[in-house]
Amino acid sequence: MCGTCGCGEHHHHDHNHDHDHEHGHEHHHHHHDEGKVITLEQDILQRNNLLAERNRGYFEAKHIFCLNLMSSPGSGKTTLLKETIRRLTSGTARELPSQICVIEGDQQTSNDADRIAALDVPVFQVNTGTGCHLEADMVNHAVKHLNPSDGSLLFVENVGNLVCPAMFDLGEAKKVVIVSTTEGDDKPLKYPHIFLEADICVINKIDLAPYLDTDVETLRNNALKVNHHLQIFEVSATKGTGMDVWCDWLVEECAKCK
Ligand SMILES: Nc1nc2c(ncn2[C@@H]2O[C@H](COP(=O)(O)OP(=O)(O)OP(=O)(O)O)[C@@H](O)[C@H]2O)c(=O)[nH]1
Ligand SMILES: [Mg+2]
Repeated sequence: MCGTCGCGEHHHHDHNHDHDHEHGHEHHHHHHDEGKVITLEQDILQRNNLLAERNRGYFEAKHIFCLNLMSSPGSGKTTLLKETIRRLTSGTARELPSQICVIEGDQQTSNDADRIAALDVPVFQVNTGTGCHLEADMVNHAVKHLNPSDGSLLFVENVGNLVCPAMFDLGEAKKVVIVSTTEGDDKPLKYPHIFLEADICVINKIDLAPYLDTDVETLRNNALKVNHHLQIFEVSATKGTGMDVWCDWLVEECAKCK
């Protein structure tokens, strides 16, 4: 999958071993022939964590509320962003952040960045090539270009991937995992790591639930089974259901950063 985090080289875990596997990569320790892989991965993750803390300090000092949006390809990250920005900037009664900026992570194309730029907000595109997730140094680089004003709301759209982004802290205030009804209600159980890392879970495409076997209540309960701290929003980004509750929450969190 990716050459940076080595996630394509994972071996299946032996469930009978009762060693600590809080971090997905630690079980490499037990494959003595993979020593080099382990060391490299730990270095990369450690270096990333250091840079992420620098980003976090910068965001705190400038009262920037930064969100990292993570999901499978096509769950609706860009659509949710577009509809959120459209709502926040179309003269509501809400007390708005000083500015809204977006960092768009994609392997290829500037499709999503173009969709966001059409809304007239500053956007910086990061093409990761073969990389399947964003890393803290990419966000650092993007932020230097964007130079968000004090008190901004900064959205980071991660590369569509339900696995690797979970391991890379970007320095964001909150991690948001988006899961749509079309993916099935078992996804939190099958990809627990990203749900464990997340603070917020947005269940998107609830307008489609009546046409699918997915049960939104089961999806919600499965997410909470993995991480009972998750704050869950149920929305339809395209039809608008639940979008006001989500936008109100965003504005409240921005105000808390000041
Ligand atoms: N019915 C329905 N369709 C939606 C909803 N949200 C997004 N979509 C559709 O889902 C498709 C994918 O949406 P995107 O916003 O491009 O998804 P993404 O997560 O940004 O995709 P990647 O950036 O490729 O990972 C588009 O055709 C959207 O119109 C929703 O709430 N309901
Ligand atoms: Mg997108």
